[in-house]
Amino acid sequence: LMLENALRHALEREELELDYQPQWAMPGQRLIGVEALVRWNHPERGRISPAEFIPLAEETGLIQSIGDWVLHEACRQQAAWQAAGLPPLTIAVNISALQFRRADFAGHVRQVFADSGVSPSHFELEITESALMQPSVETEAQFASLRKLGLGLALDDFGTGYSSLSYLKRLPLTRLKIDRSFVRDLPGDPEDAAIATATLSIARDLGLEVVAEGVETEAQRDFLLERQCAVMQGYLFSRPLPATAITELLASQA
Ligand code: G
Ligand code: G
Ligand code: MN
Ligand code: NA
Repeated sequence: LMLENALRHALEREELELDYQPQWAMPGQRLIGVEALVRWNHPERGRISPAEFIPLAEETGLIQSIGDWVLHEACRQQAAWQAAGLPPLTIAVNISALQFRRADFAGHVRQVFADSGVSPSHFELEITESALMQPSVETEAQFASLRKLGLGLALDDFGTGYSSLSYLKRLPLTRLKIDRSFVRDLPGDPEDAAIATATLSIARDLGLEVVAEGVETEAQRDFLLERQCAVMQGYLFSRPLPATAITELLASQA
């Protein structure tokens, strides 16, 4: 309960912050995007992981205002990078299932972009499979509206949830993220090798981009490279970084 009250005040006390984990176009390892990851700097407890406070935010309904803050902050940062004349970067923002189920979520997102004055075309929303349980006509309409705005739509944690392959057919997705649980034991584990290979193959045939997440070793990278995985993310390349560090990376690549 104490943590819940503290989270309630975290927004107005400006205790939330976004880190950004680089996503690299392979094989040249060029920085093309970042995943925004929210952090809470609690005054007494220090940094609290989103793995701990996002579930709390979902239980308490605070996820709506936290989600709004994340999207606004990502827009503000994108505008700052653009104003500095840095090369374009796609920002991926995680969307909770509860945000997605809000009535007229797509209209709400459109308004956030209109208010912030940045184009949605350099943004991507990451939606987990669990958000798509029993995708309805409304889900399909939301996806279509979001896509029409120019947003990329990524299926996060692909293969871990309840998805059926029919989602890939029915929803206007642009990307699949191979979950890091399938990357961790590459290249040695035959099941993971088969799953990663099959995911890359089906994505290619459906015209979807793929991001492999949780790439930690050169052996994992090389396995994925051999199978033409075009984008990678993980500790081998970089941890999530504060915006200032991304600015430096971008400037050094310009
Ligand atoms: O960055 P880290 O590995 O600690 O993140 C833990 C979990 O929190 C991940 O599953 C990630 O998707 C989730 N997460 C991080 N930032 C956000 C956010 O802004 N919104 C939502 N809904 N989830 C987030
Ligand atoms: O659920 P989601 O895919 O959004 O989770 C993103 C989380 O994964 C972030 O919290 C980030 O810190 C974490 N992460 C990113 N790269 C790696 C990695 O190479 N290894 C591990 N174990 N976690 C990672
Ligand atoms: Mn994610
Ligand atoms: Na993921």
